[in-house]
Parts: sequence; structure tokens; C-alpha cells
Amino acid sequence: MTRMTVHLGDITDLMVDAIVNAANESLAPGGGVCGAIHRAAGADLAVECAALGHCPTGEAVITEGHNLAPTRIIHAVGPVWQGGGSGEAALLALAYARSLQLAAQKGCRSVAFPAISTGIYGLPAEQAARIAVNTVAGVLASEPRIRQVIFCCFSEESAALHQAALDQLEDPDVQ
Ligand code: AR6
Repeated sequence: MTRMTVHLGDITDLMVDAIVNAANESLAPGGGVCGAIHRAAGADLAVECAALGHCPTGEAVITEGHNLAPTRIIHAVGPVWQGGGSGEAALLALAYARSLQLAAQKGCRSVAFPAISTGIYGLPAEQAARIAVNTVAGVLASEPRIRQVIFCCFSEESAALHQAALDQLEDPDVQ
């Protein structure tokens, strides 16, 4: 069964149980995919995020989907690139893993991720794609409740990097 796929497009167009937002620690509406999600979800999303207040880097929180088709939005805070020696890889992996944990807890069986931290936060796209795919594969191997994960990429380059990382996975059962 293919549980992980790559999609090229806008994450706000996807029909899944939950989409993941590449958020900031203040959970404020920002630019990039975060801006797109807040615009599509409507102003009530910012109100709900403000009530939650804060999310540390490497963690995630969950809100309603508001005007979006997915019933939930998972706000994951990836690291800001500081050269690679500040735990960025581990923090990015944690943000993916925590997002899936929340999705499973809330009964979301299909989840779409953007390429967290590879835009404004500046992580190298190839390294980030490998971390994303390997982390998700690792979680799915012991998390049967999540049936489908989509890596929603906004450029052909990003999609190719995620597909290459998927192709390199050793365990075909989680692919
Ligand atoms: N659908 C899917 N992917 C998208 C979309 C979209 N509509 N728009 C952009 N991307 P970024 P970060 C891709 O900068 O690096 C925000 O202000 C984009 O091409 O959105 O984690 C937050 O509030 C890139 O590959 O997130 C934070 O302050 C990926 O999404 C900060 O930016 C992530 O780029 C987070 O920075």
C-alpha cells in the first residue's frame, strides 16, 4: 500500500483530514504557506491561534480547519537555519513527528505537509526533504492509524527532492 506520495501544488486545495502549517512560535499569520493557509481559512483561525498563544520550535499544535476543507490544521514550528550546528535537523524531524502524533490522536487519517522550514526559515531543501521523508516513514511504520501522507511541494525542484527521498527508502511497506 502506498502511504506516502508527493503532490505539486497549493496545500490549501487538498482534500485531506488535516493539513500542516509551517508556523512560527507566536502562531501569528505570516508569509509563505502560513499566509496562504490563514487567508484561505479566514480570520477566525488567527483568533484560535492567538488563544493558544505559543508553540516552541520542534513542536506542533492543532486547530480547527475553519473555512478550509480539511477539518484540522496542525501548526508545526520548524527551525530557522543557522548553519546546521544548532540542532536544526533534529528539530525539523521532531516537528514532523509531533504533527503526526497529533493527527493520530485527533483521528486524522490523511495528512498533507508542506516542506517545513525550506522557505523563509532557509533550511537546505535537499536535506530537509530527506529528513521529512525519513521521519514520516519512521512514524508510519508504527502508526497504523494514519493511512495517507502527502508531501505537498510548491516547486518542481522540491517535489523531485521528496520523490528522490521516497525512492531511497529501504522499507517498501511504508512507502
Ligand atoms: N502550498 C504549499 N507549499 C507552499 C505554499 C502553498 N500555498 N506556499 C509556500 N509553500 P515557508 P518556513 C512552500 O516560507 O520556511 C511564515 O511566515 C514554500 O515554497 O512558508 O517554515 C511562518 O509564519 C516552501 O517550500 O515556511 C513562519 O514565520 C515551504 O512551503 C515562517 O514563514 C515552506 O516555506 C516559516 O518559514
